[in-house]
Amino acid sequence: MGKYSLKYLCVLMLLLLKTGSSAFADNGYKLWLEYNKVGNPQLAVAYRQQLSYVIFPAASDRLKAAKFELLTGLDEMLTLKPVDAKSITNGQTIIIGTPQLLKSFSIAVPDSIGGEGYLIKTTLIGQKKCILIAANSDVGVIYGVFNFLKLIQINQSISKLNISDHPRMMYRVLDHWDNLNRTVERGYAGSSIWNWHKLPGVIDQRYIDYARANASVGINGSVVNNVNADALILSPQYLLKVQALANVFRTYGIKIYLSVKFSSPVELGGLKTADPLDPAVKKWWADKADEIYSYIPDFGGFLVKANSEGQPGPQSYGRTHADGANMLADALEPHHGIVMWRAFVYDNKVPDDRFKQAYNEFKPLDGKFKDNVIVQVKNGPIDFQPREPFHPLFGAMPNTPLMMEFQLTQEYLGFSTHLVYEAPLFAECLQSDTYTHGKGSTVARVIKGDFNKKLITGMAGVANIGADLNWCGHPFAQANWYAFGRTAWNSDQSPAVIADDWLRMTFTDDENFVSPVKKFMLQSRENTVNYMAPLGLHHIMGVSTHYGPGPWVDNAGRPDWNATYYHKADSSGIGFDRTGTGSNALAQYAPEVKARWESLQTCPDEYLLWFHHLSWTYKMSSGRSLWDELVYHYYAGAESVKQMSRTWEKMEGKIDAERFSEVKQLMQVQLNEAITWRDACVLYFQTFSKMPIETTYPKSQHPLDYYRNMKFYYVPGIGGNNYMTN
Ligand code: BDP
Repeated sequence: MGKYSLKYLCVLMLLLLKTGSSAFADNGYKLWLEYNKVGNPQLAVAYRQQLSYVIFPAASDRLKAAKFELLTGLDEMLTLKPVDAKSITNGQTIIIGTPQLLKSFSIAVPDSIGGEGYLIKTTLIGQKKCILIAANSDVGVIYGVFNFLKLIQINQSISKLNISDHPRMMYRVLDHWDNLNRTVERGYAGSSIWNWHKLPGVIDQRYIDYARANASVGINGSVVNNVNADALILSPQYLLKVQALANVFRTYGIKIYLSVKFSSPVELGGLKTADPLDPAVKKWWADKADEIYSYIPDFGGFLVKANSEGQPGPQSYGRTHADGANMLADALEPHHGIVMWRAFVYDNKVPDDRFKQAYNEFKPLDGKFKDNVIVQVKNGPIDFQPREPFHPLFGAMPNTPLMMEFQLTQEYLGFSTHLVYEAPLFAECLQSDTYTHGKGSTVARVIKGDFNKKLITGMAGVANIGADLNWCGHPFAQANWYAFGRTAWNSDQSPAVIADDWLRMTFTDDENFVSPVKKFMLQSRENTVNYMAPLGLHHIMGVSTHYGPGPWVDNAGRPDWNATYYHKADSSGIGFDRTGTGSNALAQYAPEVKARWESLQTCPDEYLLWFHHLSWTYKMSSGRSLWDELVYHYYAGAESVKQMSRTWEKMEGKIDAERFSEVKQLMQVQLNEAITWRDACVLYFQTFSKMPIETTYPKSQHPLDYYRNMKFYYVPGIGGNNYMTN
C-alpha cells in the first residue's frame, strides 16, 4: 500500500469513528441479501448456540451453493463458523438435506410439498433436539436455506420452528426486455446486465449474484432477451452465450428461456415463409429446438410476442394465435419445454376499443392450445397503467392456462426516480373477483389453476434490473423485484409483510425505521396514481418515451397511442364510456363485475373514468364535483410525496449514509416531477372544464404551454440513438 493510500485509510477511519456506523457506504449491490450483523446481543448468543454444528452433506452443485450461502450468511450475521459434524449435539446442530442424503437420520419429507417445497423444523432425531431443513430435491434445499437465513435476517426466534412451504405456481419467471446491443427496452437502471460480447468466455459475478437473489425469493425462470426479439438469439453463436448463462442459473434452480421472433425461419433459416402450418417451417423449429437442447438440456422454452406492435406472427399467414403457439409447442414438447404466448395484441386498423381487442382475439381460442402452452396476459387490458381493472381474459378462458404478466420496471410509474412499491398493485389485481366460477373466483385462483387442475400455472414480471450498481436504479425499486418473487411463490402473502421483511433484510431491523418507511411504501403506489392518473384516467403520459405528462397528445403515429383517445375530455366532461352506451367493453366481464362497474352507484372512484364519461359537475360520493375531486387528487398526490420525503429525512443516521442520501435526492426529483404532472394535467383539463381551482391550492408556477413544450432528450428505455422527446 503506497503512502497516500495509507493516509487516506487513516482519514477514513477517523471519519468513521467520528460519525458512527451510518457513515459506512453501502451502494445497495447486495440487495436484500445484506446479511447485516445481528444487533441484539442476547439474540446473537442464542442463534450461535443453536447453530454450533452443521450436518450438511453437499453432493451436488446446488447443494454446494446452498451450503456456501448458509455459511456465508451465518458468518456475516453472527461471525459464526459452525463445525461440520456427523452426529447431532443436543440443541446445537442444524441438519440440512434431502431424505436420500440424510439416510442415516431417517427423515420424512411429505410429498405434498412437491419438488420445490421445504421444511424448516425444530425436531427430535434419536432423542436429540436439532433444527432440520429438508426437502425432496436439491432446489427445495436451496429455498429452505434462503428462508432459514431470512429468519435470522429479520431477527426471528429459531427455537421452535415448524415451517412447511411450497410454491403455489409452477413458472415464476422474470422477463428481461434486454436487447443484444445491451440497451434495455423500458429499462431505467442502466444497460443490460448480460454482456453478450464477453459471453461465453467471461462469467460476470453479477450473473451469479442475480441467480442467488432470484433463488432467495423462489424465482425459477429467466427470459433473458426482449419480447421484441432479434432472430440472432437463435444462431449457434448466441446459443453458446445463452448456454453459459444457463450453466450459472442451473445451480440456483433457474431455467433459461428465450424470446423468439416468429419470422426466425425466414430471417435466420432462409426459408420463404414462417407459416406455422408449413411442413418446412415446422421442421425448422423442431430442429432448432433439438439444437437448443443439445446446448441446454433443461432449457425452459419460448416467450413469443406475435402480431403485436409490428411483430410478425401467424396472422401474417392467415393462421390463428393457437396455430402459431401449438406449432412451437410441438417442437418443444419432446424436451418438456413450454411456450409462453403473449396476449398483448391490439391493432389500430381494428375499429374497436383497444380495451376489447385481446379478449376478442383470444376468447374464441379457449381450449385450443396444447398443454405446454401458457397464454401470458398483462394484469390490465391496456398496458401496465398506474391503475387498471383486471384483464377480462382472466375470467374468460377456463380451459387455457393463463400466466400473469406484471411490469416491475416502472414504465408508467415514474421510471427509476419515483418510489413506488408495487406489491399493492399486484394484490389489487390478484384479489379481484372474476366471478367466473361463482363468488370468490379471484384472479389469483384462476391463474393458480384452482378451477382446472390440469393446467400449467405461472407468473411473469418484466424485470427492472440493469447494470446500475444497485441493480434497479432506485434503492426502493429492488423491493418490486423482491415482492414479485414472493407474490409468485404465494400470492396470499400481504404487501405489508413482504415490505416488512424486505426493509429488515435490506436496511435495518430498527423498528423506528421499518415502521414509518413501511407505511409510506404501502401508500406509495396510490400517491403516484393520484398525481399521475387519478379516478381511472389512463394512458395520458408522454408519447413514445412514456415519460412525464402528455394528456394533450393527439398526433401520435396511430389513434390508439393518443392520450385523447383514452380520456376523451371535452366541454361536456371526461372519461371513456365503456358501458352499453359506449364501447361496451364491460360486457367482457362476468355479469356481477359488469353490473358493479356499470352502475354509477357501485363503480368505485378508482375505476370511474375507465368506464364512464361524466360531466365536470357530476357529484361524487365525497360531495365534490368531478372537477374538484380530480383537482383534489392531483394535489393530494403531490403533497403525499412531500410528506414521504419529510418522513425520510427523519431516517438520517438509522441506515448507511450512501443510500440515505441517494433516496433523499431521488425524492426531491420525484416531488418536482409530481408537481409537474399535477400542474400540467390540472391546467390541461381546466381548458375543458373551465372551472376554477380552489384558491387554497398553490398555483402552478408555469402556464400550460410551458409543460406542453417541455423537451426531454435521450430519455432512458427507448434504446439506440433514439433521442425522442415528448
Ligand atoms: C409496452 C411498451 C413496449 C413493449 C410492449 C410489450 O411500451 O415497449 O414492447 O409494451 O409489452 O408497454 O410488448
